[in-house]
Amino acid sequence: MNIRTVATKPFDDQKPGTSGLRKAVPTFQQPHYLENFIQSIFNSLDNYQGQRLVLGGDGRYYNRTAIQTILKMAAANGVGRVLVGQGGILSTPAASCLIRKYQAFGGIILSASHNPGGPEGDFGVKFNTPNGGPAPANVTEAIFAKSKEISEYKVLEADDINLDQQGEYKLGGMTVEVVDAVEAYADLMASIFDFDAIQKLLSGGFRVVMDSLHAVTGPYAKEILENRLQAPAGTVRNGEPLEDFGGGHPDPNLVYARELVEIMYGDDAPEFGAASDGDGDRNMILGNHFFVTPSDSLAILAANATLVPGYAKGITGVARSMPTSQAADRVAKKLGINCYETPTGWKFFGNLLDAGQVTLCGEESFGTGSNHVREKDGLWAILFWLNIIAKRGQSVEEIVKEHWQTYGRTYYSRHDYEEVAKDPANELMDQLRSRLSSFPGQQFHGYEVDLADDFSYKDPIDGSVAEKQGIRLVFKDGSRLVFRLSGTGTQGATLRVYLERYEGDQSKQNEDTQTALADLIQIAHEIAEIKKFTGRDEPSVIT
Ligand code: G16
Repeated sequence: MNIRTVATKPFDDQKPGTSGLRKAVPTFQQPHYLENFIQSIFNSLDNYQGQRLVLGGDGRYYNRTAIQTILKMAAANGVGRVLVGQGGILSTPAASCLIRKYQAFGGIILSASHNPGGPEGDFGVKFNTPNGGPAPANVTEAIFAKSKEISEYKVLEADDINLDQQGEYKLGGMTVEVVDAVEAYADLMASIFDFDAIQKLLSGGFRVVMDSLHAVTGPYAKEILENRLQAPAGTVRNGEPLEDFGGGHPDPNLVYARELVEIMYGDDAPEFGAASDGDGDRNMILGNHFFVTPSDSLAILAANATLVPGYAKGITGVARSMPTSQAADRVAKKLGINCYETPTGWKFFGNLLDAGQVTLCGEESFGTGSNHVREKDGLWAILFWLNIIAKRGQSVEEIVKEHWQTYGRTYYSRHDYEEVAKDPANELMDQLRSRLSSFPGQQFHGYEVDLADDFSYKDPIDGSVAEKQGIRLVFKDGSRLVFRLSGTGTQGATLRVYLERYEGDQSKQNEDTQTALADLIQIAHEIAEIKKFTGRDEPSVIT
């Protein structure tokens, strides 16, 4: 066995963001860049030697190259066995599923999620812990600390292994098991949902379109929807994972999933449309000429959970990220279950799920999930909706509108100012921060500020504290404005402005969202001086 120790120097930019280390592909292609980060992961861990690791990615450009490198480094660092998805493919939820199923010490997931791919696109590396979830801050901080002091890494000198053929391979003293990327995950879905009821729905003329956006969910959606649930061939569109996602932006929202939106808002639209993102953890749900906001989706799944066999006994609680609307809180209140508000980032849900405090979690950023894995899960959310529809016999629109009648409607929108200059974006946040104490009591267009703070969170399970998680202004009527800088972008800064207003009056629940939020949008511009700091009049993406 020939293990090479390679001398290296630290890079100063390997601090993981909201979800792992995300950078442009050329950054990862610099000599030693990927290797430094991977070695830093191993250097930050104890007692993994001889144990199992899960490895896979969303199939984007550089996935295969990185997998071969990581396998050889894992072998050189004493890992016992690596389970790698066939073709190097594993969706993020499927990786989480395998980590849990095979009690791995962790997983390395290669993805930049919804960011575009290709030679000039983005790449990313994420480490997940034995519970199957994204590494919490103490783990990512330890990795970052190691990355700042690294002086060498270890790699086995060996040939590449054949990622396309399932089976076992030897790399030095380590075993590589190339596994079916889909099967365990599809089995898990079948164990949660009422596949018979969904199959009956699909065979009864209920038309579904699933757009995989040429990203990782293609093979998963085909196996589950077209094979196991027998939806007609062609139900899954753009189902072939491509290294550059066909040149698209694999983000399931109204802007980037345009083809699907055109179908669902066109003549003779199908009854149900859905999309998922690059690595399969996000979801968008559409009905015939109807869009479900992710915040509403979480609330509706919670309210209807007992219709799903996997949650038939009820759910213990829900958690949502702070900028996500409070729609789910109202359901939790009515059900008398736990309700938590966490910072943005799926990693903050892990402890609550592990402790059994919550069953469902969700974020405004098109992510919903449950305790079945420790990641958000796009196809799971889609199947959840189909299960509810099959049981209730109503359309997407009817289900949402009935929900609003029962709980009130939360008008909600997120405005993104993407790729703006970093320094002025930080100044915008700083100036808001410096004025926080002056806001309460002030009136803006008839809205009186009740509370203004920079959100901080104390994890109720391990007591860890996360500060500066977004500036929020809560108004007397419960409306909210939240300002954050994204932690997942790779170019400049992205300002996110989150807007929310509650409407309990049924006669006022059918307004256009942007119209209903017009005053709050204006207030956001005035308070944060968005034009002055970003140079922009308008957001680049509205969801
Ligand atoms: C990641 C995180 C999510 C977060 C989203 C947006 O999603 O896992 O928790 O809500 O980024 O984060 P930000 O607002 O900081 O850009 P994904 O799908 O990109 O892994």
